[in-house]
Amino acid sequence: MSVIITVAPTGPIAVKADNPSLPTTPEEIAEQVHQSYLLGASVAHLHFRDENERPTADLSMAQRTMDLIAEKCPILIQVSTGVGLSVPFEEREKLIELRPRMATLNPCSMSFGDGEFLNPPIGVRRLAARMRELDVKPELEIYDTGHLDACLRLYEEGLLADPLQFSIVLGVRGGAAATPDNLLTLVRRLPPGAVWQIIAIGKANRELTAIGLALGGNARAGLEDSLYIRRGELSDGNAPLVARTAALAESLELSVASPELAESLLSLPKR
Ligand code: KMH
Ligand code: ZN
Repeated sequence: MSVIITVAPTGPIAVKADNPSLPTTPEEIAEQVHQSYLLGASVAHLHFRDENERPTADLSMAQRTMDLIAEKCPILIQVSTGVGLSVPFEEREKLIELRPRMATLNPCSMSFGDGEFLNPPIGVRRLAARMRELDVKPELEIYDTGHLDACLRLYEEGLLADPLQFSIVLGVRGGAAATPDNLLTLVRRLPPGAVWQIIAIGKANRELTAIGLALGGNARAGLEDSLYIRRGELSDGNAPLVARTAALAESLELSVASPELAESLLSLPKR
């Protein structure tokens, strides 16, 4: 069996003051994505930052980062349409026009730490429809049980194509906690044929990634989800987190998928 490892090098919240090795410029992100590819990552989940490290949906920043990555390696690009809490939905959704192979689709609004993550129903439907038109495969980010039901409604409305691809995101303050029980509850309720991975934010990252792999899920690794390699020790960039995840998979006798294999396992629309 093969497993897809996604690297998430930079998220919407942490800054270099939290971990000095966090990549924030297009060059830094491309370099760490390349290192991650060499260690087994076949998908790169991308957020972009402006010169002040703030999340941005700036199209030229995004395109430049994607181009730099493509010059270095054939990793599959997944753009975050979550972007960051301060960026309006109408700006975030424009990233899709760059036609990355994949992008995230966050189905519901929610509290997110001390902030608000706004995903209005009409905007989510518009974004899902546009992704379908452009052959950009959505990764459905579900942070709680009701988010799965919201995705199933989109599917019934014809806005999503098989196979559905989910990230089960646990540990966000405002979503379900990062516990094995919550993971199992959601995995049991996924529709037949769904592809999925666990995204465990913070302290439970390693344990829940291991459980997810053992349950047949894919895995995500990177500073977006955990700034630490172990308790009290910051990770020196993304590479150690990806290497650790590849080692976890190998210890379960799962082979790590190449981008080419990942493309077929995820049934990405052909380009
Ligand atoms: N960092 C995730 C928990 C997305 O990328 O679409 C939230 C997020 C969603 O950033
Ligand atoms: Zn993200």
